[in-house]
Amino acid sequence: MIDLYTWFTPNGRKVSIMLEECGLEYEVHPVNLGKDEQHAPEFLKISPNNKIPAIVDRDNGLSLMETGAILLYLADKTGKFALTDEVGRWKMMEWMMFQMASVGPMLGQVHVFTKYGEGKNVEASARYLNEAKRLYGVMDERLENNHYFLGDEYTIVDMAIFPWAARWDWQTVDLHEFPNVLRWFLEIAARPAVQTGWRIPENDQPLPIPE
Ligand SMILES: N[C@@H](CCC(=O)N[C@@H](CS)C(=O)NCC(=O)O)C(=O)O
Repeated sequence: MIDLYTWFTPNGRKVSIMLEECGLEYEVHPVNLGKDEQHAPEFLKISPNNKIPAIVDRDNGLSLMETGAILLYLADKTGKFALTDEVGRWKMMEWMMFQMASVGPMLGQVHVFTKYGEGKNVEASARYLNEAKRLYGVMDERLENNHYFLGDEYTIVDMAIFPWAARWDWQTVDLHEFPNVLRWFLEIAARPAVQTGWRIPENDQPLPIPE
């Protein structure tokens, strides 16, 4: 049994999607970011960086923050959704780092400046949106010759990137400009586990599907 501390954000959804995909039993503990619950002292004990998501594995008492570590741990624990041969494992690390270091932080800034702060800081909005579009271009190229990010297998890398790409609407990014990303996105969005994980913790945000 896994305890999942989360909220309905791109980072939170990476982990609820993985838990659903693995069919692991888990209990959801909502951490309401709108009420600053991520700063509660009890939460800080399992997530020292004050961010969601975090998990505690009741099997061994391990607590983890950071989605990269959580996804790798759950893949190790279940033997699912990871490449294990030497070359594959390192390609997996490479694209996981790409998500953690570039896709998440840059698209997150687009959410801040283009969606929530619309019109307040035009320079920052343009800077991050340009960088986001460049990253979509990198992803599009990767997916031109790879069905998923790591080839033929759907893995934690796809789960790490998907919830960020799913906010193309907030980012004002037209996925039709990135046809390989669009093809990949539509396929993953149709997975039942992804649709269930999207709604964790309970929320009324539809998963936005481009027309
Ligand atoms: N690098 C972290 C990022 C986690 C993160 O930024 N979480 C956001 C929600 S998507 C959060 O908790 N924000 C609350 C805050 O910054 O106070 C990860 O991959 O887990």
